Amino acid sequence: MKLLAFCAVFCLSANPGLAVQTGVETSETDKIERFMPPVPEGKKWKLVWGDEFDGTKINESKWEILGDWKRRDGYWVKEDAYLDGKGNLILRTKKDGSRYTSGAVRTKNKFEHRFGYWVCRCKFPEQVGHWPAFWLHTNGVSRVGNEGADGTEIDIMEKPWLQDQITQNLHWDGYGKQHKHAGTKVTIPGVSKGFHTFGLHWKPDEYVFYVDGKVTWRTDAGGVSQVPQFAKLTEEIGEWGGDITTAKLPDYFVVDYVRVYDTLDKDEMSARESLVRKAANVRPSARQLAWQEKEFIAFIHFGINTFANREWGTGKENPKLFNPTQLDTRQWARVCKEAGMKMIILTAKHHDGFCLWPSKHTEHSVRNSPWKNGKGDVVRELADACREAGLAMGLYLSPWDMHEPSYGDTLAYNRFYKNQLRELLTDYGEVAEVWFDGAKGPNAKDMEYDWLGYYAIVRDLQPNAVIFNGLDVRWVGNESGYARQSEWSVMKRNDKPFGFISNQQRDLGSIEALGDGRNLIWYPAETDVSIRPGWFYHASQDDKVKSLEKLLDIYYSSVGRNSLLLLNLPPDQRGLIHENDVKRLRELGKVLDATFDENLALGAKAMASAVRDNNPKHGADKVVDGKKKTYWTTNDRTVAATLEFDLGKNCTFNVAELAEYIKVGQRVEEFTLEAWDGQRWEEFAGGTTVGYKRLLRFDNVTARKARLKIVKARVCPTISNFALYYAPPLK
Ligand code: FUL
Repeated sequence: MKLLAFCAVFCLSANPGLAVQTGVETSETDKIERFMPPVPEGKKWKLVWGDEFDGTKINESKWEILGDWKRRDGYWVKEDAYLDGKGNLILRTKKDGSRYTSGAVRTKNKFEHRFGYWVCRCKFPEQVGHWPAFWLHTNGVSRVGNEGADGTEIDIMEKPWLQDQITQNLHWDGYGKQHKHAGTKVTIPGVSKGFHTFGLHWKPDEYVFYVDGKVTWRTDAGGVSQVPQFAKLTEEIGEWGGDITTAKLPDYFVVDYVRVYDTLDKDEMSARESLVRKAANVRPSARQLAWQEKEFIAFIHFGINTFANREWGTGKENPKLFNPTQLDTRQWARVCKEAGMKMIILTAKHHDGFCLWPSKHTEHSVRNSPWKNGKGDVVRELADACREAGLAMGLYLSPWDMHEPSYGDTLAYNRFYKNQLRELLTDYGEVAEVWFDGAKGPNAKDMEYDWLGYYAIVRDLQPNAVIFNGLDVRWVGNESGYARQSEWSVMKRNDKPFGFISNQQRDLGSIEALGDGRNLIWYPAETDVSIRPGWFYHASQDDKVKSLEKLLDIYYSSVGRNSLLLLNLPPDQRGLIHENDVKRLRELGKVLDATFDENLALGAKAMASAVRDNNPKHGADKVVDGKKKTYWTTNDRTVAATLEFDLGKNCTFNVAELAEYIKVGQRVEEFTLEAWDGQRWEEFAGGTTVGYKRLLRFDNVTARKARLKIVKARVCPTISNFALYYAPPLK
């Protein structure tokens, strides 16, 4: 349950006795604390950790649920710690047969921190014999000597009594003979009823305890702990709380939230804020956008390797080897189109140097092959087939060339390579992608490619083409078909002309990864993978075509993770895509069609927790109107929000699709999806980045209402599409 922003303001003015809120970061508007302790000049409060206890399951990346073990006169058991689905953690005390049990959680090894403001909002149980507590602990508490500096049990709140009184305590130097203690008891009229906040401002030289924003105790007893400690929320059963046998059980300790704030330099804060703002506003070019919309595209590895039965040739192959008997680029185009692909990228020249077009600059090409008596041109035939089928064409021209004699002579080879590039980009109509391959064998001669010169030619001759591995599009970093769980399109490039980023790095786009924020670029991922083990055709792999399940997994993990899928289909020595590959691709196309055929959320009644300027132009309905160009968004700094959908009737779905309006940048950092089960919201999926498209698969959910919670976004989230689908089971 959140303290709403308006409440923060209202409560302050209605309670003039409360200290005035000072310098708390307000970008997460629904998390404003109504009270914050004063901070030194030049500092600001920043939320560094917390749990609002939303959802239906305790987040075990944050909390360890304690149990089952004996504790004082009862037992801590896991089942007595749970979320109520209304935004609260419940620690229950109950009688279970002859024993009494209760719940407890801690952040040990998950969140440990020193200093800062720690606060919990909670409501007390009503029966005797047990007591709730919010406290900080660490192993160092048991160490004797060095006073409490090496660890102190800090009890921010304990309430063993039913009357309006709590106690705050410190314990250090172990729990044996050397044990030391300091504490206080405070009476607070009304504290036993309703929600109250219990806070600790832990400074390097002092502890200041607060209840509902008022100081209740200040002390430096024990010399103040200087080490990171973890938080505990517990219910304990024992005499201190009275006689449990007289209690009416179960009884409940209800916790609304725990939050931990740190002081941060204002300068550091504003630097981070401006970095976030900058990152959120990096945008794709028109050519990148058009490319992104292609989603699923084909790679064709075909050439002398197909006939030499190799993955990498040597450059010494005889062109006479190249002799496809039934080459049919129209078959390629048909197969790709049927599967829903939008472009075909052909290896016009692979590392062996053999050219699939009759290049004027080398003899090592189709011109010296028996195919069509040397009159053939595969690039031409593909360009024609693509044009007829309404597919785009892309070309791969390997910079590394094992055949070309000038390779190794920087000036001469660059001239040769650029000439080939010009031929390809002038003679065959529109080219939508130019694929630069960074691969180079270990024995390749040393030379420098003129990358900037290559890019200039592409821009000059094909201004709409994207440059792969160059200016526009990046390699996802593996050849297995999987994009990252968090796939950002905004990142920081280096100053090199090629290899702008470390493709294989796990984190390319978090705010931390953006470093000083210089050279931020829109650099979306393309995921290349082959339908078979090899990139080129080998008859021995005819029975190794990837399974339908595998291809689907790849699709959901690439197209479904803000990336393009570039799937390689290697034609055989006939010059045809092999029957086995065709069959598999057809199956894939059918399943995708059947899945994405009916969007169950289309036209749903939609409600948003916030809308930018309350302007209907950005209303919730824009995410279910089936239009890519309309979108919902919030005001700047509203970085968390909820969209709720009423599907009109119970629907069963197992796939969800999300899209951001990336034309204005990529913003979403975390989201969850929940369904209404008639009583509560059940989380059924979630993720981090969305970007152009995010697909999620999950077990069947049947519900009439669903909601999308944007947990965190940069500046303000935008969503242009929310869809739910039912993928029929595979036969
Ligand atoms: C790599 C090449 O070495 C492979 O042969 C293949 O073309 C793959 C797509 O890129 O770098």
